[in-house]
Amino acid sequence: MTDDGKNRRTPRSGTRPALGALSGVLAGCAALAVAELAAGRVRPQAGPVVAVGGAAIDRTPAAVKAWAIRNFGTDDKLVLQLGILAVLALFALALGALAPRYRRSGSAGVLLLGAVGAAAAIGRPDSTGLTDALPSAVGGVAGAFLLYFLAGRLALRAPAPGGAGGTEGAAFPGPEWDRRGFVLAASAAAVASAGAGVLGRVLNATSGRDAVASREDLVLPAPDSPAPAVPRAAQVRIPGISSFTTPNQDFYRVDTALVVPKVDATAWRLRVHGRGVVRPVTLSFDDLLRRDLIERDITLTCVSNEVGGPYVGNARWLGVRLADLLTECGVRPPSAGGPADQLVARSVDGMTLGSPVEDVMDGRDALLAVGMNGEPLPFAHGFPVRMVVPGLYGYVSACKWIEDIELTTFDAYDPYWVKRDWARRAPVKTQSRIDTPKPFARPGAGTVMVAGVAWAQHRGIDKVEVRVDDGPWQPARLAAEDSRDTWRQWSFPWQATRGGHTLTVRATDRTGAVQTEERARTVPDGASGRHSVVVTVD
Ligand SMILES: Nc1nc2c(c(=O)[nH]1)N[C@H]1C(S)=C(S)[C@@H](COP(=O)(O)O)O[C@H]1N2
Ligand SMILES: [Mo]
Repeated sequence: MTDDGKNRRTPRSGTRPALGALSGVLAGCAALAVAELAAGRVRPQAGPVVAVGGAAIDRTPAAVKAWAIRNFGTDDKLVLQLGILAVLALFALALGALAPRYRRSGSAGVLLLGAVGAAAAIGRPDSTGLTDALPSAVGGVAGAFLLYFLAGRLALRAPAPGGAGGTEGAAFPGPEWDRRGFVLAASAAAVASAGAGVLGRVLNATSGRDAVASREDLVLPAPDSPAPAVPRAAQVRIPGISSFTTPNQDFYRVDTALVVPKVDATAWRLRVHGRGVVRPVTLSFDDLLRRDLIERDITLTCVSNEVGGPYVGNARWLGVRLADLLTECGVRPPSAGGPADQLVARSVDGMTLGSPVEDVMDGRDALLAVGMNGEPLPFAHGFPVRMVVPGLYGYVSACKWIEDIELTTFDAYDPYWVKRDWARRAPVKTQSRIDTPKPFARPGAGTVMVAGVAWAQHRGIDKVEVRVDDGPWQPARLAAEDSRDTWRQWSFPWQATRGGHTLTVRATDRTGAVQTEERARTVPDGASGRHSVVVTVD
């Protein structure tokens, strides 16, 4: 056959766009790997996925956030990061498929993605400046170069005169691409990206070394005012009930941090300033430890906790009484004529939380906590210092990685969550939860222990009742009270009869208020309603 149109070794149609798409993905991986490596040098938080993820979290409406927490729980951050990677992969595929024909545009697209990451990084509230743009910028440049180069290998070139063009040009004259060059470059890029990615991870892991050392070296002082021992009768032994004290590793975690801040306690400072602060101060961690320390059991609850949900835990906190520190600074509560009614706590990652000054100074044990269940705060729970205020949801009080306290007014400033549809003031609602039996359990007929916890921090729990189906409310046994700032275990020996049953619980707090049956979503100031569990008795 002499029809040269058929004999030419031109790449089959479809091959070049496919290899182009592969180039795009390789360029994307290289860009991420280089950015990750650079973030290891700059700051883990400045990496593109973390920066874009953080920006996305800040822009998520309260309802979507509530949905994400409902569906993914504490995995919501992982899901978000995977989502970002998926979107990036789609862009990379598209830009790559374009690149063999539009080489410059493809590369410019990669540069643009880098610019988006860079902009997100410098726009973060905890950004340390322009250097935060570096990881995404160098990543984008590296990816753009790689795509430009690979697309060049895919470009069709006419064979050299005499048929001695490319590698196989001699035998099959015609336009062709640099196959060997492409394979070599693509493999080299894949290996280099993998190497850079791994190295970046390692660097990121070591970036908090000083912080880790400062935590390991820390010996917590003994409290000047220890918490009384937990009454033995506060902890009942029923399989499936929440333990009275929640171990640190089981304690729920809710925050916006994609990378847990690792703060070096020796370099940490806390500034107290603002309206009505007669004597502003800046304290070091040692300054704080030298003060009188108190130890208290306090139950913490998240406003995002659905009725029956898991975002509640009880710990023994060690810390400084916030009211004493404020008083020393000359702060007076509004009831004593002070000009500030809101205390805004700010964390190293730019989070802001606002508490009523009146609550913090009304005699309750509002703490600047340094210890949790006998050890320094875990990093995930706010090392070196966090706030804990009995009776207030976490988002209006429990600032982790705190570094600044500003006295202001509710009129003058809306903190992070308030800007996002949540209420300015949010005392914890009286709630109770059935821990056992689990929903859809199949216990045998006879005595079944129904048990759980109830909380109404700073008011205290006075009564818990259980209802079977539409029967009467029957009193549950209450475990001993530790303090009115902690939850209380309860149990109810139920004479279970065969068939399907609905168990419902309700608590009454010490003000006499019965837990409402009116259902409310978590937004804007916490879920209400009663927890029910459906079981089938065999
Ligand atoms: N810096 C910072 N502090 C924060 C948050 C946050 O996102 N960032 N979340 C708050 C919320 S909503 C709750 S419920 C508590 C949860 O504390 P934990 O993770 O130790 O359980 O921390 C609070 N403190
Ligand atoms: Mo929360």
